[in-house]
Amino acid sequence: MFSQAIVRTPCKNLINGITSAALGKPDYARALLQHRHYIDALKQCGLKVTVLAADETYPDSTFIEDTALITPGCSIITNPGAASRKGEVEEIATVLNNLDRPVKRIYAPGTLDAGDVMMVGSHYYIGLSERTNAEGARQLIAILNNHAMTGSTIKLDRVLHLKTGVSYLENNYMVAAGEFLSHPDFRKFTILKINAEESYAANCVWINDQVLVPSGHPAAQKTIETAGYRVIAVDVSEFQKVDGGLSCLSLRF
Ligand code: CIR
Repeated sequence: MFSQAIVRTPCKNLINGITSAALGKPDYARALLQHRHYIDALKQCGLKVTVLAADETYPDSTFIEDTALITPGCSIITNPGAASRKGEVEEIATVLNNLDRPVKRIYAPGTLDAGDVMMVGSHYYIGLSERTNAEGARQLIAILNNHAMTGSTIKLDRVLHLKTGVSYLENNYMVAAGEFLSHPDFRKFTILKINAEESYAANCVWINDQVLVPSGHPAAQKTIETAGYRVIAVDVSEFQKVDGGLSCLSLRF
């Protein structure tokens, strides 16, 4: 169960965020509104939400998930793989230092975006991507092992981050699209298939038996509801324009 979340208000400079999508520039006013609704959804799931102020220095800073991993045993500050995002971690470090657990860190030459890290109980799957390298994963696994947790790596072929294509919904259910539909490491899970047209919905978020799903993905929503979850649809279209998904917008713990 999660009890808290940390989010960061999008900055105006979000329109200059890193992107591979051909969906146009985000509309800032709409992004702010969508972010408010996202916070409301987190609160509806029972979370206490800490909202950090926007930081214009970092266009992608609203995608706070990539900067840290908060586990029950410790918090880990990442070393984001994109040069323009590295400085985002400094303010997060201040916030994490005020939590009730020790704070660890990923150091260069290791790089790690926590969008590449998927928690399944006390095991953490780590995507090896353009942002997360083998040394970053090695450091994270060493930290996890020191706190009675484990980790393993998954090589990514096509997606930005591991959780772009796969999300764990607890109770052995895993939502998957594309390259993860038949991945040998995920064979033991009950896979909820997301079709190619709705692959953006493979990034969804389990929070205390409710699942946040990006709005406009009716087949994915139905699949997840049929598995027994209450779904909350949240419109994050302005964040999708800069490759962001639902999970990237918060740290949940
Ligand atoms: C980036 O490329 O870093 C941002 N524009 C999007 C980050 C999305 N984060 C995530 O999937 N965890």
